[in-house]
Amino acid sequence: MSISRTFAARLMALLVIVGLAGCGASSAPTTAPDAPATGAKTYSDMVLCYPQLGAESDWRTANTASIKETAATLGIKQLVFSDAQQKQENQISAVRACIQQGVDVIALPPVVEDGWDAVLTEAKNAGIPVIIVDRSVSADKSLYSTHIGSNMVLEGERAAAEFNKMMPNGGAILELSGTTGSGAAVGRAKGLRNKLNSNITIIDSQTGNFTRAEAVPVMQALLKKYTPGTDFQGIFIHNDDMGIGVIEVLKAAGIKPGDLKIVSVDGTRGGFQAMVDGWFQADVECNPLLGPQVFELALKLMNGQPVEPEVITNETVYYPENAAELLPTRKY
Ligand code: GYE
Repeated sequence: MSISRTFAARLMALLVIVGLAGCGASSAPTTAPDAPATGAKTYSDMVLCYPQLGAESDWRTANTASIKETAATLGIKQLVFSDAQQKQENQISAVRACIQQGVDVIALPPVVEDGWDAVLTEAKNAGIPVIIVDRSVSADKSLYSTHIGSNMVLEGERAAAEFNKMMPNGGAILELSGTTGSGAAVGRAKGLRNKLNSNITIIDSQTGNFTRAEAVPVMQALLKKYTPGTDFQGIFIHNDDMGIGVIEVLKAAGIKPGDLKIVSVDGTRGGFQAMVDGWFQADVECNPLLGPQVFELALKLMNGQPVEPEVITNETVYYPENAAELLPTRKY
């Protein structure tokens, strides 16, 4: 009795979430443009679970929108969406609820790399394929079907190349990193260190957890500890939201755009504006618009078709020179 009541309550909660997401449409097209042979599953059969990790940044907001919009456009049967508020335990509970519901595919953007083995094993035992989206996991590759996302190490390497260009005679930089233990922060930190010239020193590295709000006090504390221009000449910031927080602090301290060399990551509208205003000297692209590829992979997995084990997003670096021109075309 109590078990079935718990299950019913969970199911209701999931239905409410989907209702809010506005993606439970049943009147949508029943076949995809590239509909497979008779008997094969189509998008109208698909129940996809997306336990989003949070809403910490503009990148994340755009990623959520991409998933919801693609689900609606393709007319999938149900999108089971939730927001874990940057807490791994919430994500794990959401995955477990999806396994219990018997979804077709789980697409998981993991908040941190470690600690997924148990729940991924549960999904595997239940026969539910898992697509790891965006950040990576440290779990064995046999526990999930594929990973789609950016090469975070390459992003850090690209940032290093910018500092090498801007500081040919060397110097010192600070690093404001993303969520501790997240694939994005680990990769970017590693990439920076891989390629930074030996005459450029990282004198301090602190986390701002990928949010503007948390970056502000961290930068304030760093400014108390180090004198800009003398102790350090540049800052590597792991995302644009934190970068915007940093700019607030620098402005309040009387620092002018261009006094420090700043490189950020994502390429959001906020990041482009920071380039237009002269604060960022480069913004390393990280593309959140993964919806179409995620659903395409999910459909293949539902039909037992093979997929690439790793799908890497194609990205670039943006510069102030054409930031004003590109800003109106930015989708996030
Ligand atoms: O760069 C940041 C977000 O995992 C790539 O997470 C993503 C990162 C992105 O909070 O803005």
